[in-house]
Amino acid sequence: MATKRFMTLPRHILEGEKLHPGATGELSAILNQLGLAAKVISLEVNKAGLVDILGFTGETNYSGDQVKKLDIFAHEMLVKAMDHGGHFCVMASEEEEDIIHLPPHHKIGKYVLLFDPLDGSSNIDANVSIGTIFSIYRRVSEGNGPGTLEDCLQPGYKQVAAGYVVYGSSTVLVYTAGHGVFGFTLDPSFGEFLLSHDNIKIPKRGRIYSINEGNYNSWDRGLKNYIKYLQANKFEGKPYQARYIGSMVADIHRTLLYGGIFMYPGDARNPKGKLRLMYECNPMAFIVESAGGRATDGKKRILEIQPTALHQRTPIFIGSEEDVLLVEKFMREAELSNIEK
Ligand code: AHM
Ligand code: MG
Repeated sequence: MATKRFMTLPRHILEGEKLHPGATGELSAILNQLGLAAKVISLEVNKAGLVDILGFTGETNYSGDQVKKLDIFAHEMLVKAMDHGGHFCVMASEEEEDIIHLPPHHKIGKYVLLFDPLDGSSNIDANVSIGTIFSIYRRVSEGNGPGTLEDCLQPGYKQVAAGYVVYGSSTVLVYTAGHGVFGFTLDPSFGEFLLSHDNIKIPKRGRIYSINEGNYNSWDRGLKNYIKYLQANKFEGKPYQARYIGSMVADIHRTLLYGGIFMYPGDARNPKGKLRLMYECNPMAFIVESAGGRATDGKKRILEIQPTALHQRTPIFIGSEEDVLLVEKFMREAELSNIEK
C-alpha cells in the first residue's frame, strides 16, 4: 500500500485490488462510481439551505415516511449513476416499493445493489447530519437475464461490500469489502475523497450509548434494566454518556470511531423496531463486524437473518462487542425470569 498521504479513494481501491490477483476490477469500478454519486449528493445536501429544495413533496414512501425532495434527488442520482455500468442485474432502494430493473438496452452484470439514498432525512431542515447507505451482493439467480427479488433477498453475510456516506461537518465515505474498514473525507477544494481513517477498528468497549429514550415506557424490562445499569455505573472511572442524533449513519459513525453501542430495539408498539434490514441494518452490521464489533437483533446475528421481504424491519443492537454482549445478557436474563414466574 502506498503512503496514507494523498491516498484518494480510486487509488486506494486500485491498490487493494493489486492484493487480490484474481480481481476483475469490477468491484473497484462500482465503488468509484458510488463515490462519484456521493459527491453529487453531497453538493446538493450542502446547498439545501440555500435553494428552494426543502419541504415535503406531499408524497409518502413505501414505508409510510414523508418524502422530501432531497430523498428523491438522492434516489434518482444513485439509480442514474449506477444503472449503465454493466455491473448490476438488479437494484433496490428504500425509496421504491419494488426491485429496480436495469433499462433494457444496458448490459446486465453479476452484482446486486441495495441502498438507502438519504437516511435520516427528517433531520434535513435542522441541518443535522444525514447519510447514504449501500450494500452489494453477487447475483444468485441463474442465467444472464434481469435479476430477481431472490437476488435482493440474501442474508447479510453474503455481502461482498458495503458502505455509507455521512454528510456532516465534512462528507465522509466509509466502506468495507470484507478486508478492513476504510474512511475517506471529501476535500471540497478539489472534490476528491482522501483516506482519513485507515483500517478502522472499533474499541472492544465504549462509554457512549445511543438510543431514543423517548420510547422508554414501551421497552422490555431487560432493556430498561440495561439502561438503568449504565446510568448507575461507570466505565474507566467515568459515567456513561448518552448521545442520540436520530440519524443512523451519524450515530453509527460515532460508535465506530469512539466505541459504545447504538440501539433501535423492538418495543411494545413496534416489535420489529424501525430500521430496515436490507438498506440499513445489514450494511451497517457488515461494516461494524469488519471493524471488530458486533451486531445482533438482541439474540441473533443481524447478518444471519434470512430476509423475506425487501422492506422488512429488525431490532438492532450494534457497536463494541462487549457492550452488545452486555445488553443481550440483560435481555436474556429478563426473559428467563419472565418464564420462571
Ligand atoms: P428514515 O429511513 O426514514 O430516514 O428513518 C431512519 C432514521 C435513522 O436514521 C434513525 O436512526 C432513526 O430513523 C431515528 O428514529 P427515531 O426518530 O424514531 O428515533
Ligand atoms: Mg433510512
